[in-house]
Amino acid sequence: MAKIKGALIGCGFFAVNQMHGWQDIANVEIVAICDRDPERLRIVGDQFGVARRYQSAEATFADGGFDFVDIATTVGSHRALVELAASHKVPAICQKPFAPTLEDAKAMVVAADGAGIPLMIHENFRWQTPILAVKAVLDRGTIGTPFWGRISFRSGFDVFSGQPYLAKGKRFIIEDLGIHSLDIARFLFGDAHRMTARTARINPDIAGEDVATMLLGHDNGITSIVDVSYASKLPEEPFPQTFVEIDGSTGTLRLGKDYKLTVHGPEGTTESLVAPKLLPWASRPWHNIQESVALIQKHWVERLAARQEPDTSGRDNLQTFALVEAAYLSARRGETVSLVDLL
Ligand code: NAD
Ligand code: 89Y
Repeated sequence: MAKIKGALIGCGFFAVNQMHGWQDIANVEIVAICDRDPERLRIVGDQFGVARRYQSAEATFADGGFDFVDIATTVGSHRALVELAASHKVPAICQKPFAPTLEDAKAMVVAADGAGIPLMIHENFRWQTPILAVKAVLDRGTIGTPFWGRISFRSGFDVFSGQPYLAKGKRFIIEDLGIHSLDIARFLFGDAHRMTARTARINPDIAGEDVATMLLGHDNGITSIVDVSYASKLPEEPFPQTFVEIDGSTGTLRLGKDYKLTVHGPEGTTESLVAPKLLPWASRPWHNIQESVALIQKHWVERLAARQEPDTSGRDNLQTFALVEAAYLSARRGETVSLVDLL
């Protein structure tokens, strides 16, 4: 069977995981890589044995010969690169955060639609094994109809050594990490139409906020709290685990530390471990995120082959990104923001 050929643009810190994920899919081959930094190009090219190497995205597309592009650069270049892919009619994956602004993100969806190409945002946290396990419990109906939930990510992990740009942006935790938690809230509870948020900066050495507490009103009446922090010094560091609490009409669910899932329903209480796999190329504590990269990339290939929209398409992710924008707006104005005004 002919292989699906891909190109990777951006060979930085996180792209290495994406390259491993592609290597694990038998019918995919990354045939070209691009990074404007020659050193990153050399490191990733040598590690994964990719001969075609480019320092410019324009040159990569001009030579072509691939069926999709995986954009793994930081947010500032996302719109230009997705528009470039659209102009060459090449299906595109774009890393989160979608874009610098909601207007850019909307323009990227229009560009992809206009070119007739699929666009998927690499929103991988909903693909984490523990989060999928929570969703399966909800789908089974064990706890009845959910009416309240909490998605919580609180850590003191040093993310700045691997990703120094995170310390410099005016926006930090909501745009970088909270975006995943907000997407998990949508995945579990459906779209939301109201957002109230408060933020704080505790670490004096960074430019953006490192704490955020968000209250969401979902369309189906569920209320959720999404709280994120990189300023929480806990006795045991849980990075990068997301904790989930859900109360439903007939029971409750708790996803706690070390991937312990407790489900209480009319039939009693069950406890199970829903830990991610430690893939051969993965390393703790990142293995939870790394496995979700492999899973979302597999999903992309399946949907590409079936000509179906991926779950976290650009269109879908506008809803998640609008929550990010709404959170910043709400925190700045000190008032509740209606999502209808943004979308
Ligand atoms: P990085 O700075 O380490 O890597 C980005 C690379 O892209 C750099 O090597 C840079 O030279 C290159 N680059 C930038 N613009 C380019 C352009 N126009 N053409 C060619 N090369 C270009 O950043 P990172 O930490 O790897 O993050 C990349 C993206 O991945 C970010 O958007 C980040 O939010 C995201 N990320 C996602 C997850 C996740 O779980 N989904 C985790 C970490 C990071
Ligand atoms: O960039 C972030 C992400 O997407 O997942 C964790 C992270 O690497 C640091 O917050």
